[in-house]
Amino acid sequence: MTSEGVATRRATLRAQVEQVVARTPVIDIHTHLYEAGFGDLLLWGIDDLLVYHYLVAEAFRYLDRPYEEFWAMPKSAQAELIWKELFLKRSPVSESCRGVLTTLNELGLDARSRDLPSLRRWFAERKPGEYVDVCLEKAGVKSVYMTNSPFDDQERRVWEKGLCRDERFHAALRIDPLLLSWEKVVPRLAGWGYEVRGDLSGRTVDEVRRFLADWSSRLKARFVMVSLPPDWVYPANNPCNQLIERAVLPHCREHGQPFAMMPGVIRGVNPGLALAGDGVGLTRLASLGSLCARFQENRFMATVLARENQHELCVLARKFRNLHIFGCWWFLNVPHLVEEITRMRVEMLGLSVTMQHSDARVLDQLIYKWRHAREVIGQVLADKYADLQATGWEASPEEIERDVRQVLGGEFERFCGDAAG
Ligand code: HDL
Ligand code: ZN
Repeated sequence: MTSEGVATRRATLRAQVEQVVARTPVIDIHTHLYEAGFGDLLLWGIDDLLVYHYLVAEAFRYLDRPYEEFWAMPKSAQAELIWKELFLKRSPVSESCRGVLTTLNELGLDARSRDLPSLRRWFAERKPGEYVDVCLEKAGVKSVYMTNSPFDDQERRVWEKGLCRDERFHAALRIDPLLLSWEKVVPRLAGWGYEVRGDLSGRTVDEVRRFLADWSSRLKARFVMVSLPPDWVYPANNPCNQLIERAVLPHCREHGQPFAMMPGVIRGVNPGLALAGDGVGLTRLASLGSLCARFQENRFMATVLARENQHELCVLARKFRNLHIFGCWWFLNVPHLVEEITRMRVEMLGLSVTMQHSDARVLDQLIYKWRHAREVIGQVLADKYADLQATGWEASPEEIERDVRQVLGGEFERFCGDAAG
């Protein structure tokens, strides 16, 4: 075949792969979204998009005012300030700024007028229920995993009252306070009727398991999850590890739930920034490996926050089939790092990963987070199938579609035992 012929075949294949990635519905396995039944816990619309904590942190690079002054402002004033600092006074070139514009563009809104009031008028006409349909459809998201915490008073009240579930939204039981603030959680659990003691004596372990079972059942939680500081070490004798070994992992085995661990976050490095004030640190990943090795009957999911941990995480996943790695989390969710990490994972792990999660906090973000992710994942996979083609191996369109479904949620479902292997 002539070199032109080869180039044409390669270009055709690339376009085909990128189209499959662009249109394959995804399972978004980690978000902070809520189904509409949670009322104003579901954030959406231009003001929530603008006051997203990623943009707050970026805007404060230009603001001299006290943090408290900003937090005392109404949301609309905060949004106007961020719009002015990041979109009007300077070009919105950061990933989070570009995301807002991608979403507006996909919704058919023309931001070139830079007219925030007219944008607000459009959003004011949306109805939350229908708008959920619009955002899921435009983002190509077929199901969303929420982050659900019994320790969040506002959220807990909704669960205790009961709600009619939206089958597109699934629950993940988030237990950070249980593992990381045990002393503070003991009185709360006791107040909810669980017979627990700070020293883990008596019926404490059984009662923590009953708490996990009660909430797993109430939420129909598919997995249990926790974020961990970079200095989390296992093995080590502390309440966190004792609760993991004696309560959480036995619970997960009994209920067929993976345990999702998200190490590397340093909470509150700048408390003045509130939710925007968390940082990142290098995790000693051997701790995760020790857990996977010791508890081979448990299934672990992991995403790790430091870029420098990503290669070791891939090696761990090669060693432990009970470890499923997912997503380019938080500070890693920028195009050049998504590309670097996705390429590394395909080259080291093939298709046995979940390539991305959105971590969306605002419903409309699904549109840009998945559009941007698909662009990068499509380019990486196009390269990989072209490399295959160069060996003489030709993946059929059906095989490419099968593979893309796998890395956009299918492998997660197989790992959870929800789909045929
Ligand atoms: O702990 C987490 O799940 C993180 O994703 C935090 O919620 C963080 O604030 C975030 O939204 N990252 O995208
Ligand atoms: Zn998150």
